[in-house]
Amino acid sequence: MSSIVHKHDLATIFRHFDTRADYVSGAPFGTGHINDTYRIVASQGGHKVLFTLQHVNTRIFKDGPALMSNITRISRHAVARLRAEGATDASRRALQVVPAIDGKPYHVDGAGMFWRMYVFVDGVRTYGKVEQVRHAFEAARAFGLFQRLLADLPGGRLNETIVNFHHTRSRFDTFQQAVRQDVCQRAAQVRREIDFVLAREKVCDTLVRLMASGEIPERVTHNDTKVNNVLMDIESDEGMCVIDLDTCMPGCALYDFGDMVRSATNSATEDEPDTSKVHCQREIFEALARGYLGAADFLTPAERANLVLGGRLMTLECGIRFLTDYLQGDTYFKIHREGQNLDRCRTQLALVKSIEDQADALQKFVDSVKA
Ligand code: ADP
Ligand code: GN1
Ligand code: MG
Repeated sequence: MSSIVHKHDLATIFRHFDTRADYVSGAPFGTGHINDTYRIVASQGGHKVLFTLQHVNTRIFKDGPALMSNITRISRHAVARLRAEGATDASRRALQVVPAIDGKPYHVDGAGMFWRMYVFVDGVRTYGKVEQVRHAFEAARAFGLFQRLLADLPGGRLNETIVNFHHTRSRFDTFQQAVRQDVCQRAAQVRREIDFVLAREKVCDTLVRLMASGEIPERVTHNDTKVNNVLMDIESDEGMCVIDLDTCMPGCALYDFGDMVRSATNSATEDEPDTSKVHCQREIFEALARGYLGAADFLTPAERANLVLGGRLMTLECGIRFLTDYLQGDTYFKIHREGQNLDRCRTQLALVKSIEDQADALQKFVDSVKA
């Protein structure tokens, strides 16, 4: 851990942000697969204040300024809307960007690394795996409210921070190419997983088609609705604040609901090596549907009718991405041990199977929730 802390000179980076505070200490925080996050303790007039400092992975998010332009717009709009609705704790309910001293919403250091800072939300926690049904309800409600807050975002379409992020067909094509190239000679060992994906080629086109035909509308969506991207109040367990806004861009509601199903209903952790522990927990799914539909009350009948498909597809897509990364030599998702991306892929595929086995019952439940 400490080698990571000292990898960057956090104190110097901190001083480039307009915090009106003195750096005290900084330590790595969180378990994300993409960016590096630090919790910074500072002193403002002798009073302890906290910030979240993040090094953005620009290998993945290639246009940092475009990304931060999205996040600034979202953050301003969300805070203004919350306040207009009477919230007195908007700074705990929406991420607040701390600008750099040059006025930009980011700082690029001497080594070309891209940094940004947020107000740290205190008195909250995140769940890597849902522990109680109401956590799922709260997370889904928070993502639904987030989508509702952004429904009238002014200023035109958001920038696409990763092109074709949830274009499942394009993910499938990249996967096929990785199998063909087999640069690490790992394909033979994962034949079963490859065949599982190949057998589902057709379903990869379904959502893409529904969007292209206009049956499913484009919306401003979060696109990375993992449960641990909602900060939950420690005392009340209320879903307070949606974070990790890097992938907020034009998308569709099914991406967001689908990725909640993927991350919340799994009875095991995302990288559990024993896939016999993996299944889609029905009661968690139902809590997600209640939480999300209660908040996202604007969904069309076509969106509601395809929510389970969204879950199946986002889970399959994520499995495809982990498998592709494993085949390509683990260059995208951070790993902490050999074979971790393969284990992640296997849990996702096992979850796909479990969702498929229960699909009719799950959709029936969605249909029973009042609009
Ligand atoms: P990643 O893209 O790596 O997942 P996140 O933006 O989700 O990065 O941040 C990683 C973790 O840091 C989160 O899971 C959360 O625990 C914590 N975190 C991020 N932003 C804040 C914040 N503003 N206040 C409190 N904790 C935060
Ligand atoms: C990554 O950044 P994080 O850990 O919240 C990934 C998501 C995947 C997820 C799988 C930008 O999310 O798309 O669903 O891992 N984010 C990006 O756990 O690729
Ligand atoms: Mg995250």
